[in-house]
Amino acid sequence: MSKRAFVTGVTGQDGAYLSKLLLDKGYDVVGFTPRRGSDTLWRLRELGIVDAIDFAYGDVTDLSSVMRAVQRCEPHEVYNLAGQSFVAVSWDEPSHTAEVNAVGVANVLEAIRQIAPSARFYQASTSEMFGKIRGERQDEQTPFHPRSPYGVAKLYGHWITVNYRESFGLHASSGILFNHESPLRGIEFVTRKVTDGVARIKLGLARELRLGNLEAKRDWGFAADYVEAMWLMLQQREPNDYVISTGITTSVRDMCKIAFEHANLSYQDHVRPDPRFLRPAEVDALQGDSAKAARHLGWQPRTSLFDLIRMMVEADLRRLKSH
Ligand code: NAP
Ligand code: F7E
Repeated sequence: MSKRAFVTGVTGQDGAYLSKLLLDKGYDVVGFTPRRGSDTLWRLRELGIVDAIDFAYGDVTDLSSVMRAVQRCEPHEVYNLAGQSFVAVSWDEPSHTAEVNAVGVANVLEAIRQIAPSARFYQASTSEMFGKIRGERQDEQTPFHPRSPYGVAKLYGHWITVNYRESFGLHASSGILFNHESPLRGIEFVTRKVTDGVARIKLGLARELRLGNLEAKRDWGFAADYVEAMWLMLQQREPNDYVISTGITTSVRDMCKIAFEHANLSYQDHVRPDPRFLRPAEVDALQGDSAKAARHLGWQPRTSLFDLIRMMVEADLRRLKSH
C-alpha cells in the first residue's frame, strides 16, 4: 500500500518540488489548497504533476477545513508549507500573516493530534527567525531575534511545533530553512525579480531594474535540494529540528552580478536604487551551519548559487521567448 502525504501550500514553490519528489517515491499526495480565482497551478503544471495530485480545498486558518481534509486523507506524513511567505508584505498585513503563519500551524497540529496522531509532521520554519544576528553562522543553538511580522509569526509556528512534540509526543519536526530559490520562485522575491529582469533587459522588453538594499547578504540554495531535507526529517526514528543551508553567504549586489554577467550585461548599467523596496527593519546577513543535518540526515546541498542563478536566467529567457 502506498504511503499518503498531506501537503499544505502544495501550489507554492516548495509544495511543487516536494510533491514531485513524493510522487517519484510512490506516495499518494493530497494537496491542501485554498480555492483562488487566479491560476495557482502553474508550478504543478510546469513539473507535469498537476493531474497526479488529489486536491483537498481549504485554508489553514479555517480549522474545520483542515480537520475535514486530514480525516479524508488519513495521512502518514504531513508537510505544512502553507504560508504568507513574502517578508515585505508582512508589515502591510501583520494580522493576516499571524493568522496563516502562526495560528495556521496550531490548526494543522491540532487536526493531527485529534485525527491522525501517528502521522509525522514537518513545519516550514525559517532563517528569518534569527533576524538580527550576532555571530557569523547560525545553527540550531543560535538565539532568535526576528525582524519582521513574518519572522515573529514563524517563531510561534516553530515553538508550537516543539510544544506539540513535547506535550503530546507527536513526531513533529521543524526545518529551519535558509532562502531557497528556483525557476519556480515567486516573482516578488529578489532572485527571481533579478533573473526575470535580466531576461527582459536582454530581450529588449525593459531597460532597468529597480531594487532596494543591495548590501543585504543571504545564504541561497536550490529549492529542489531543500525539499529532500524535509522528506529526510520525517524518515528519522525521532523528530528533531534542523538548520538547512549552504553555509555560503552572498550579497544581493553579487547575486545581481552573476545574473547580469550570464547574459553578457553589466548590472551597473541597469540596476537603479528604489527606496520603495527598502524594509522598515532589515535582516542584514544570514549564513547557516547545517552540520547537524549532514550528521543525522546525510543531507548536503548540491547546487551552487552560480549554477542556480544561471538556471533561473535561462528559464526566464525561455519563458519570455515563448510568450
Ligand atoms: P510560496 O511559494 O509563497 O507558497 C506558499 C503556499 O502557501 C502557496 O501554495 C499558497 O497558496 C499557500 N497558502 C497561503 N496562505 C494559505 C492559507 N491561508 N491556507 C492554505 N494555504 C495557503 O512559498 P515557498 O517558497 O514555497 O515556501 C513554503 C513555506 O516555507 C512557506 O511557509 C514559507 O514561509 C516557508 N519558507 C520558505 C523559504 C524559502 O526561501 N522559500 C525559507 C524558509 C521557509 P496560494 O498560492 O493559493 O496563495
Ligand atoms: O529578500 C533584499 C531584501 O524577498 C532577500 C522568503 O522565502 O527567505 C525569503 O525571505 C533580500 C532582503 O527574501 C529587493 O531587502 C533588495 O534583504 O528575496 P527576498 P527574504 O526576505 O530573505 C526567507 C528565508 C523566508 O522564509 C521567506 O519566506 O533582498 N532586496 N532589493 C530585495 N528583496 C525583494 N523582494 N525585492 C527587491 O527589490
